[in-house]
Amino acid sequence: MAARELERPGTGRVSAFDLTAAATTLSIGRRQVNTWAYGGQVPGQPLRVRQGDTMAVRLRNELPEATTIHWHGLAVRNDMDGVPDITQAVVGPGASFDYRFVVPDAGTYWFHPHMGLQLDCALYAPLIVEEKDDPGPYDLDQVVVLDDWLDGIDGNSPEKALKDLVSMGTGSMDMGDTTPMAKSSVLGGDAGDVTYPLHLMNGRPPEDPETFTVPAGGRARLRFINAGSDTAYRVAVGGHRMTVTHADGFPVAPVEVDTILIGMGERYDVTVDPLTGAWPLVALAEGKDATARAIIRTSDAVTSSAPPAAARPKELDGKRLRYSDLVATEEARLSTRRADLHQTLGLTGSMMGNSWGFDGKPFADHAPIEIEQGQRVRLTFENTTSMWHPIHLHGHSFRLGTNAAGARKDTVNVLPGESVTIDFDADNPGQWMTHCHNTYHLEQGMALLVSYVT
Ligand SMILES: [Cu+2]
Repeated sequence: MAARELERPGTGRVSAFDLTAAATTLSIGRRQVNTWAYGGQVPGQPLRVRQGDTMAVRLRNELPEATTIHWHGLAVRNDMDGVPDITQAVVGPGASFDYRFVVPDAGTYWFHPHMGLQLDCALYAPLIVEEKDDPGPYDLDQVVVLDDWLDGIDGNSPEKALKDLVSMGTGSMDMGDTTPMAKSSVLGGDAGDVTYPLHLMNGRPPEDPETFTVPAGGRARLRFINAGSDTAYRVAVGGHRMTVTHADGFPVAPVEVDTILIGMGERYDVTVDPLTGAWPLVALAEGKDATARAIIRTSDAVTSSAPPAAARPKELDGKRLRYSDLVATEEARLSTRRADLHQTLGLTGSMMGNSWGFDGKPFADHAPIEIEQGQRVRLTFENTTSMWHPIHLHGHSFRLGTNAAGARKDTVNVLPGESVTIDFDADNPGQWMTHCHNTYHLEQGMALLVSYVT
């Protein structure tokens, strides 16, 4: 992997950051919540680097338990990937770890721990890799992070949420007449099993929205990141269409839509040219009848104008982005070649017992998928469960589908009863996780290893 690192085209420039993970008290609207965060804020301070830079991040762990950082979507060297006991030893309480790697690709990424349920606290932050040649112009480059929040509210915590899921699954919890299961036809049924009191956009609850100001007549680039644990978000801007320009960091042929459904771990970049005024940017928690929001305001808007807090723009029900709408730009395409290896993986499990896995097995029992450097690898995910799963592959960005122009992505939503095929080039040696990005499904075993054998 050191040899592979030397092949990455680097600028030689080093971008150094210090990052402290610690218990903290955050203000979320009027609420004070005790949680765990990077640098005492939610989301953590976005890190911005240039493509080809070397990132040098010193993680200081002031949490009461071990942690790691996973650089979601970045094809980094394997020993920097942050998977405990597989790519690195855990970083214990009071310890530090120096992450250092060349950043291979431009785009919208993010980072979070790869430990237990830590992601369902405030431990997440954007990582923006700027293109070598700025593709602008944009008058505003705005990160928009979506998150489902329960930690520290009314005695909630990720651990309690998992306990509730498990007891729900065994029927030992008295559910009364209410079922917490969220329903969405767009997601093929069960949209999520965890009940969240709040949905946040850039760490702000709906009653305290952030305002993004765009110069009059200007263009905004919005970089959506779903950092949630059990919630897909349907995003829209009232009165406007969005032009999708990137999926999971990689460029696509621009496509205009009213709304985008974003699974956990997915990112989309869009541009919006706002008309004079103040417009709601709304993220509907799919199937959960709740929203996160912000306001997009042009600099020439009448200051008193503001969209109503409960606004649900009609665009949420308009033309929705489909994966089939995504066409990779020429430079983002995989070369044309035959797959050397094709493996089908069943997504399995159910809410009963809250056990999830691949091919009926949890992570610990599933043999690694063995691949060799230089192979074109094809994986087919067959969802046999009654729930959707956002499947994420570490260390590579795959092509969605078997069509040469399929978008490059690293996370794909697989709906109940559906099969999704991905192709990727085995060009980054190591041991790589592929897993469901529902934090609770991952914790319950819906993960396996893709393992380079020499
Ligand atoms: Cu899942």
